Amino acid sequence: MKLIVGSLLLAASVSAIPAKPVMLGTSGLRANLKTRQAKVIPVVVGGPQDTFNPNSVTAAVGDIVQFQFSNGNHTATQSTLEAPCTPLNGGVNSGHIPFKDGQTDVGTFSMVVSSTDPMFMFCATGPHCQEGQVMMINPTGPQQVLDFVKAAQSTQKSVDGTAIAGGTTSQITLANAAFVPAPPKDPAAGGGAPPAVPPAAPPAADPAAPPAAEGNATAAANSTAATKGKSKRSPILLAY
Ligand SMILES: [Cu+2]
Repeated sequence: MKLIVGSLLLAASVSAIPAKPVMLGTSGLRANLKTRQAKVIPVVVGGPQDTFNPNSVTAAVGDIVQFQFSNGNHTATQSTLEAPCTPLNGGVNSGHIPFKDGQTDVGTFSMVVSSTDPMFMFCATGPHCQEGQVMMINPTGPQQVLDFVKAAQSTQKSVDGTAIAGGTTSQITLANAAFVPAPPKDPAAGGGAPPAVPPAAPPAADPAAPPAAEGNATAAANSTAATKGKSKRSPILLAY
């Protein structure tokens, strides 16, 4: 009887093993069963500068590296140390994911780490890779990251990736992102955050500014303040 119960329990526990780890092979399965929940590791792509932040992460098999795309238009594309700005055949590629001023959602690309071998990633947009926009997953050490950056900066041109591969694109809210976007570069150019900047303000302030400068500093401040509140009064101030 005890034996039967034992084998029933064994059968139950075996059937409870999720299907996924089986794909890792027996050693992977053993490691996976022992452990440890998979981590989500955020990496910010772009922003005020064309960077990956951080540019080096340590990930275990099963962990998810989640690239979060900030300002600009960037990619997370797999390459090699030997050809840092050229997509690896059959490698991971997020495709180009933009972030524009005023956006409240953040584009993401999530990839499940399938090996602890060093993995080389670059941005395939324009000259970003030559500017050093590269990162590593599981480098052998800090020196390898430096070597990779230098190798990327030594290239002449990047090769763009083709199809999205090796991960999933999605979105998260900006509030849940691991970054604060860069301030809008040129709100007047449009496409930025129109509600925050009343278009009338800058033209109204400009005509009042030069005459105010002729008086003392306080008068200038008052004049500017008055101009902001009631712009129609500025011609009267000009008369004095
Ligand atoms: Cu980029």
